[in-house]
Amino acid sequence: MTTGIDNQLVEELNQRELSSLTRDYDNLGEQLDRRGIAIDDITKKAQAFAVAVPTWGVGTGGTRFARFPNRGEPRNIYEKLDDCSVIQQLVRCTPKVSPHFPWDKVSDPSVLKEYADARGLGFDAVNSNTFQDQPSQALSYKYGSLTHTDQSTRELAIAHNIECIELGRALGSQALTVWVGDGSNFPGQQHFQHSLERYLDSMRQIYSALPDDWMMFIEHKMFEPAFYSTVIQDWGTNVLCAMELGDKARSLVDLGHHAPNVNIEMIVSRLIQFKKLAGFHFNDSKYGDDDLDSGSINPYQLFLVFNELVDAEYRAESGFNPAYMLDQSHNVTDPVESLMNSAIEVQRAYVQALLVDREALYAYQENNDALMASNTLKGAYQTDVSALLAMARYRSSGAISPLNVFRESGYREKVADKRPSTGQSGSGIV
Ligand code: PSV
Ligand code: MN
Repeated sequence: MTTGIDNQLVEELNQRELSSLTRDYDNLGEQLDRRGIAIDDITKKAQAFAVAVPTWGVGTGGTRFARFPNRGEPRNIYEKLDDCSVIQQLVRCTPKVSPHFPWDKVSDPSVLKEYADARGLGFDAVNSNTFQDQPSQALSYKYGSLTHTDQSTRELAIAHNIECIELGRALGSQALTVWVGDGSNFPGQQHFQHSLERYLDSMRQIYSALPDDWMMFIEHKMFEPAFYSTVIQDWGTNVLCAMELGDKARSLVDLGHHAPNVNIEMIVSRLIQFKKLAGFHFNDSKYGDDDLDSGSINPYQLFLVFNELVDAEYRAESGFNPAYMLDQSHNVTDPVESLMNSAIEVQRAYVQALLVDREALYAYQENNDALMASNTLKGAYQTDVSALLAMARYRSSGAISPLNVFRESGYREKVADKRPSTGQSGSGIV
């Protein structure tokens, strides 16, 4: 079942573009053929590629200062799923959503599961939230959650994570992502080692509640909301904790959670080597955790990350199975449009990385031919694979031009009539 956009409109608009797309695709096919690459093999891989959509991403984001609501923004998880299903209907590489609790909590998760099933959507990793207090919460996370000095507060945060696992189980998810903002604003405010010990102690209890076929994804972030220290501040602390906890615990890389200019692709390589890569929260950034659209600021970095991922795939690295999710905040665009565009940019980076002549690259590396090694990567990155991506969508019954179809459909205007404004214009980083 699909909601939202009439499939006939998709088909009609596709037909208008099909002959020019076919010409572009054939032309790219010829170019790739000269490089010994069969275009249809790559297109099949593009069709099999998937990146999950964060439920919070379809709402309008905000900054520390203000949030400017969009017309027709989803008011609850059901409406969020409606928007996610439109994204999947048009781009065909976002079959799963990653929910966040308690934001997406419903009294009966089986109803939610049925709703998602009916729209052809599955559930990816569930995310816990102990970075804000809920209205009726007995104890506050103001001074921390899993690391709080008070045991009862830690127990509340542990219980919430275990509840997330139970909710996720009912939804068919198989991973829990834990990000905590716990930290300090003043030197001396917290004892670094004691707070990490408390974190590990809490995480061990959550870990022991994981079903056999579940994974625990640990997410690090350098700062914010704590501005002097954060308990899991970087990938080093992250992977140490994942190693302490056990095989089911792995490190998740949110692209926005590092210091400026950090070599993220190298972190990815290290995590792959030690079988500790959980997956990604894709987004882009200029200054900090900006949560901008994937590929909008530094597309070459995104490509270089995928270069490491495809390299691991090529070498058939054992136990390599990263989860791909978007994690973005959309303040000035329609979130559905941004998420479609971003999913395609992530898929583009994957496809471009598939074009790298790996054997040639290994030879240049062996012979210390720095320039040719660099040019080998650049050659793949500079290949315009837009026609291939469009053909992948077309062959998977999606839209050749998703943004165009979305705008032509009038989806946003139609839902705006059914979704009166929430009036929530206050600040809010999500
Ligand atoms: C924290 O900045 C983060 O990246 C985590 O993944 C949260 O779950 C998400 O953003 C939502 O605020
Ligand atoms: Mn994240």
